[in-house]
Amino acid sequence: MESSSNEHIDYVFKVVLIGDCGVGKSSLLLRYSDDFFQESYLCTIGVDLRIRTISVDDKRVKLQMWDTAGQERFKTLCGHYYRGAEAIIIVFDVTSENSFSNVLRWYEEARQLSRQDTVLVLLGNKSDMADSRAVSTERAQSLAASLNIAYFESSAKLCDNVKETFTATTRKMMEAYQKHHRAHLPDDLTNSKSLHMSQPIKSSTSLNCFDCSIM
Ligand SMILES: Nc1nc2c(ncn2[C@@H]2O[C@H](COP(=O)(O)OP(=O)(O)OP(=O)(O)O)[C@@H](O)[C@H]2O)c(=O)[nH]1
Ligand SMILES: [Mg+2]
Repeated sequence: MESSSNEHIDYVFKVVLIGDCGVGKSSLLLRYSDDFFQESYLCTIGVDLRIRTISVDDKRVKLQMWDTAGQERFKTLCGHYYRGAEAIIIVFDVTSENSFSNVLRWYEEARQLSRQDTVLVLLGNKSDMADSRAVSTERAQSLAASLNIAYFESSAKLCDNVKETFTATTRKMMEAYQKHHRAHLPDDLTNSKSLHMSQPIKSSTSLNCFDCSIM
């Protein structure tokens, strides 16, 4: 799925994953980028970056996926990444009432620090742990509906609905991009098919970006 450096890319989108410690943000990205799952918990220090190029409909999309640390001490650092994001995925753990109660706080912070056209999405992870589920699908759907954002459920462990969540989020980013840029183009350019956002980036690997300042 990775792209060569001179491949045609239609969109480059930044996606930021946020949410409490241990909800599975890194696991979701590890599953999505490397199709791997790790049982042991290694908390993220600062911010990590993973990159994957995908095809959605007839477009090639390069996703820069920023994995933020849930720990409070990294809040300020991670907040800096929200502004450059085309999408922010708020992750909670369906077996943790506490992580669900904190969704509203994450949402408000994301809204405050992101752009108006940033797509926000709610994702309940660890859906494989049916016996210890604390938050029903209906409750989560209802919260998402009240915030006017989409809701998805996934299991990074079983690789359930992970790809679908990123594909659906990518479609939403494409829609938001077209809507936003149409609104800012003169009438005679609104039918333009040229939708390149920025130069394709060359790196196609995971790296620790604790000290990066790309925003
Ligand atoms: N059963 C199950 N366990 C999961 C799933 N996703 C993650 N985990 C486990 O949950 C723990 C925490 O996962 P991480 O991905 O490190 O969580 P995180 O959100 O990145 O945590 P921070 O980096 O501290 O913010 C690990 O032990 C994972 O193996 C899942 O879908 N199902
Ligand atoms: Mg992590």
